[in-house]
Amino acid sequence: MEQTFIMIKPDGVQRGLVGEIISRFEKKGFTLKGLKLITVDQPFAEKHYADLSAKPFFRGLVEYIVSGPVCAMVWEGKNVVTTGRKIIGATNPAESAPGTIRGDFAIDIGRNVIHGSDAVESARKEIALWFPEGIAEWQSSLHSWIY
Ligand code: FUP
Repeated sequence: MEQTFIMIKPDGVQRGLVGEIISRFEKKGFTLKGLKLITVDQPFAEKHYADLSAKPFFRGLVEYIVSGPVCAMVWEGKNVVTTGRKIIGATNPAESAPGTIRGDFAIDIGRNVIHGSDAVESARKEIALWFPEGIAEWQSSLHSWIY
């Protein structure tokens, strides 16, 4: 089953948006497979954003990501990479539609609350980077103790 890496950035954590964001993915029907609050250092953030290292905003982006804890998650489900990006909205909050996470909760491109993998292959790499310990397997089932 397809998986994606979703990260609530330091502004999203500090503004108390973790519950709201998790709720949107859960209500859509995706399954939460991994979750941790983690503060990363500069080399780690640079590795995560290695593809953007030549961009003029790279330094500021890395500074922002290391500035506080982020909520790193793995979500699973059919087409979760593409659909997850739709739930998140366009990179620039000025262009993200109302109803998307960035459209509803962000103003600046440099503080856009959340990251989501842009392809299945990058999701695989990002999950390996952020969850080197692996993801615990679990199956949803109708146990008698769920009411
Ligand atoms: P996204 O895949 O939507 O996260 O977008 P990118 O990978 O292109 O960019 C990663 C992050 O860089 C964005 F979330 C915000 C930041 N960024 C800027 O700060 N300025 C820009 O002009 C473009 C991106």
